[in-house]
Amino acid sequence: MPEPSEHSLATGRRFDTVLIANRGEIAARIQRACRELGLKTVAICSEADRQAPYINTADSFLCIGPSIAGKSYLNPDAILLAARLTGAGAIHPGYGFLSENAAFADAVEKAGLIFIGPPASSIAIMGDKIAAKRAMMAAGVPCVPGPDTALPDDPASVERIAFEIGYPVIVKAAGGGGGRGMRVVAKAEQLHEAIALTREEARKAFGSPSLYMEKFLQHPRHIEIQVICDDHGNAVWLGHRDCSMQRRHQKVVEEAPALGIAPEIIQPVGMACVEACRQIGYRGVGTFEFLYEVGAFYFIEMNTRLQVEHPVTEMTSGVDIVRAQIKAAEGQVLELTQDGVTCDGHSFECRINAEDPDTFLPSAGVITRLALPEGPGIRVDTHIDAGYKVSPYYDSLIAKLIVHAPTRAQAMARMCEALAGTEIEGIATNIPFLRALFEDHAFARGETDIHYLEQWLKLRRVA
Ligand code: MV4
Repeated sequence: MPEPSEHSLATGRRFDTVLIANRGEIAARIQRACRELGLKTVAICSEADRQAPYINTADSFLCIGPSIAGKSYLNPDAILLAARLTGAGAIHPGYGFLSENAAFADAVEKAGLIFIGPPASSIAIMGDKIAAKRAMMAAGVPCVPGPDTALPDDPASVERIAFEIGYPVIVKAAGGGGGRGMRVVAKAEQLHEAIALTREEARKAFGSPSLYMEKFLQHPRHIEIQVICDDHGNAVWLGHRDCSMQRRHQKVVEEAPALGIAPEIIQPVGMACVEACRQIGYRGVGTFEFLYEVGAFYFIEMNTRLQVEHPVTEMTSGVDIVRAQIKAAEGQVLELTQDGVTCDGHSFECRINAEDPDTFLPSAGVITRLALPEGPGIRVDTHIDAGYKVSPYYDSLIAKLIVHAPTRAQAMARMCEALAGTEIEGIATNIPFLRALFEDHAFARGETDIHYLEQWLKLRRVA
């Protein structure tokens, strides 16, 4: 057991056991980081995940409920009880599930435990997309044109706001995000109906009818900036990622760095992100999501969690993001300074999903044979092994293939090689689709935006 640092003693945020309130590859990834830090781990699982390999490698485990996520991984009381029963001092929420639930973060801390994530107040601000935009504008982060206030009710005012922004505009729910609760408005005649429909959806889906309006950007790329902050006013950004390759708001391939972004363009944006973190008292890891169009960045949302695609930034920056996140939660001083952050080479991540490569329907079943690629610059983040049963209850992500090489072209070649060396039998996966994508010439040239993959799939179907 490592000696507690003076600082973690001083801040009283020390813990020696982490309950990992998640499943799958990220549960395995967090467990590894904990072990390297000399921390004990508690795995929790639903009935469907009892046989998962990471359950056995944790120091202890508890089954907290039935397969259905709402009764297990999404049940705060069951998780807090599991922490109490196992003597865990901290809870790592991973991504998805309760990771961006401010009430859960608050309940964890009120139970006298450490939430490995930002303060509940930061989660709450970023969960309200209008409050988030206001905080970002105050910190000098460039935002999409449009007010940082809720849309008023009266028709004349909203018409004036839309006119000032200029059509097309997009109406978004304050409680939405990740592609939920938004509607594009091409012209004035469609404005009031679009607002009424989006408001009703927002009321039902998010429990709040609050909406805001922005300029609709037609062909942007999705570029994000990774940050890490401590409790002492230190914050750094770790470069950028391009996550434009998505289908139905599900990312498929991510890369770092984003292609063709001049340092003098991104540098002030990164600095503004870090300043925003200081202003809101952020702690831990976070991601600023931007749309990037004709050389300019426009903030859309901040993710207050560890992200699926964090490995591409780990590969280029050399920073262990999960380790840094845990240390920040302990109240330790950031080991890193901005001058010490250097990004090298190029990294890609492919999300391997248990799904039909043509229909994208989930494919559950037992993995009868498994071969994973290895070699220099190849990393596989996964929880599966031969005999693993892919359950139909959860997200279909079964592995992440990550490569790193000196140049983007070399990294692409390495990914082709890694994909060719990945053999998964017994279930269908999207590997054939990913292999075809890595042979696409426009993708190789970096000529993509957020719509590219869906268009590519449409063309492929008729071909
Ligand atoms: C936009 C946009 C165009 N203009 N906002 C979708 C997910 C959510 N994070 C925000 N989204 C968008 N917001 C303005 N002002 C286009 C999208 C969008 C999108 C953004 C990122 C990645 C994929 C996307 C797919 C469709 C639409």
